Order: sequence, then structure tokens, then C-alpha cells
Amino acid sequence: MSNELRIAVLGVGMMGADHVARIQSRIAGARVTVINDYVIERAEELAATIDGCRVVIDPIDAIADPEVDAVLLATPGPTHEKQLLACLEHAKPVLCEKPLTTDAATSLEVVKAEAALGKTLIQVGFMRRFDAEYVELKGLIDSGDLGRPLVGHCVHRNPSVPSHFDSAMVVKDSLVHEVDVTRFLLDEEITSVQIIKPLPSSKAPEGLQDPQIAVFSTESGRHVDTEVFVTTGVAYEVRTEVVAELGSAIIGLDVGLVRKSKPGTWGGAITPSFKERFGQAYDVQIQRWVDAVVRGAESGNYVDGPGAWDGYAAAAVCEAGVSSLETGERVQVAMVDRSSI
Ligand code: ISE
Repeated sequence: MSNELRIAVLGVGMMGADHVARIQSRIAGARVTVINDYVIERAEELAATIDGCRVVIDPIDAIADPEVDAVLLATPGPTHEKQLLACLEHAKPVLCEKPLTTDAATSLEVVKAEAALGKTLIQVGFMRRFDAEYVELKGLIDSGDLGRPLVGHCVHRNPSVPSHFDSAMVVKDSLVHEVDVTRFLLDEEITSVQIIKPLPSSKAPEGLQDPQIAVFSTESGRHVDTEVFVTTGVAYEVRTEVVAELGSAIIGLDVGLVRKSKPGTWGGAITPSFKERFGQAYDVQIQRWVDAVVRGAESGNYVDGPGAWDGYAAAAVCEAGVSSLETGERVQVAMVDRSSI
């Protein structure tokens, strides 16, 4: 490995391009040496702005490239399985934006392939685990000061989503974060999911079930509900409240600076999207991943954060969620026992 970690970024749409900018400007000890995207001009345009960076047209060649020490996957979900297996085959540590893969069966294949290697190479981009407010909430829960958590209430609102977003994507692309937050905060698996379908917003595209209410139950019998509403037209709002035996705690109130001024107004700025709300979390996530990859050669653990198992668990819960969306029934989550891997 050269002095700086040489990263290939695969997929430079909104998130991938954001990560390239982050690595080049705010992350220590790493640089982008290879860019790949199915829109070749987009890849070339971005690569031209970075010294020593080139485009590799085939994603598998980009992974195998000798000038690549680690891979950041921000490609569309359906391509992840093949690309993750290639990372494992070439022993390249990889940070994979969610989803790990698009269904539980292929996610499990990835989990097994990594386990067979005897090295931990896959980290999944559930960035909320690196957000200061989530970290503080987790610390409070783990301290025991709130007592035993019983219930969670979450809100996940986006001002808008791309036009290809359908009702299942509300579950797999948006609600998936609450799936991970629930597992992260409560340290247990989700065992069943029910999706309730309120009156859809007249502002949502025809056929999109928006908002949705999801109710998770966990192994120990706790309940976490989430309102997901992805076409509010207002702001990016993510709140999580945990209600426990000795009190409750809430994050995401998004109050920041509140101003009072003439002519008789008060208030602050709204958060437009997840890039602003979780910008720092993405920075911390990528820096800690880079540091873990650099340390990994000694320990065989190239990950500092959620791994392939967390991606598999999220895929299994979302699969149950999509099935509940269709039937309206509570659906059990089908997952293998971790000890069987
Ligand atoms: C998007 O893909 C994300 O991952 C955001 O964090 C989430 O809030 C949004 O709803 C998704 O569409």
C-alpha cells in the first residue's frame, strides 16, 4: 500500500460524487485514484478535476486495478452483489452504500462469502451511526440512565424523491435507515414488521403510497414506529425518540440557530436534504473507514462500523416490510441464525 490509501469510487451520481469531494478535501490519508460510472462522460469530467485519477470503464476492472487499495461502492443497488463478490475475490476492503444487495438471499450469500475468507472487508454505509446526536442517544441508552427502553417513535421526511421512487423504495431506500437505527440503538434484531397505509398525499405522484407508517417489533418485544413521508415539499426531517422506564430522549429537533428580527419574524433555516443533515456523519464515517482499512493489514478487520451482517439484517427486514406493504398484514422477518454462518 502506498502512503495514502488509494480509493476507487464506483458510481459518481449524487452520493458518489459527494464522497469523491469529501475524500479529496476533508479526509486524511486517502485519495481517489480510480473513478467508474456507467455514464462515462460523468466519470471523465470528475476524474479530470483530480490529480493522478483516471477512469476505468469496467467496474470489475476498477476493483481489481493494482492502483486501488480500497473501494467505495455508490453504484445502484442491483449491481452490488457482483461488485461486492469481486471485492472479496480481490481482497479489497469496501465501503458499500446501502443497500448491501437488493434482497435478503443475495445479502446472505455475501455475508457467507466474507465469512469464508476469514477477513472482515465489508462496511455498509449506514451513516447515522456516526452522527453526533445518534451517538449521544446510543451512549445515553447504554449508560442505563434512562432505564430500559420500551418504545421508539421515528419520523423520516424528505421534501422530495427522484421520479423513479415507488412505494417499495420508500421501505428499502428510506425506512431502511430506521431499520438500522433500531438495531443499533436497541442492540437486537427486528422480528416482525407491519406497514400501515394512511391516506396518500395528493401531492405525491400517482400510485405512490406516501406517507407510510411502519411498526417494528423486536426480539424482546419492544415496538418502534416510524412515519416515513418522502414528498412533503417542505424540508428534510429525521427525528428519533426513545421512551424508556425512567424517561425519554429525542434527537433531530433541528433547532439550530433561532433568530428574532424585524418585521416581527422569528425562526431558523430548514435543512434541505440528507447531505446537509448528515454531512458530518458522512465525513466521520469515511475517515474512520479509511483509518480502519489502513490498520486492517495487521488484524484482518478492515471495518469500523456496520458490516455485511447489518446489511443482511436490513435487507431481511425490508423484504418483510415490502410484503406487509402489499398485504397490510404483520410479516415475520425471515433471518438465519448468526451463529450458523
Ligand atoms: C436516501 O437514499 C438516503 O439514503 C437518505 O438518507 C434518506 O433519508 C432518503 O429518504 C433516501 O432516499
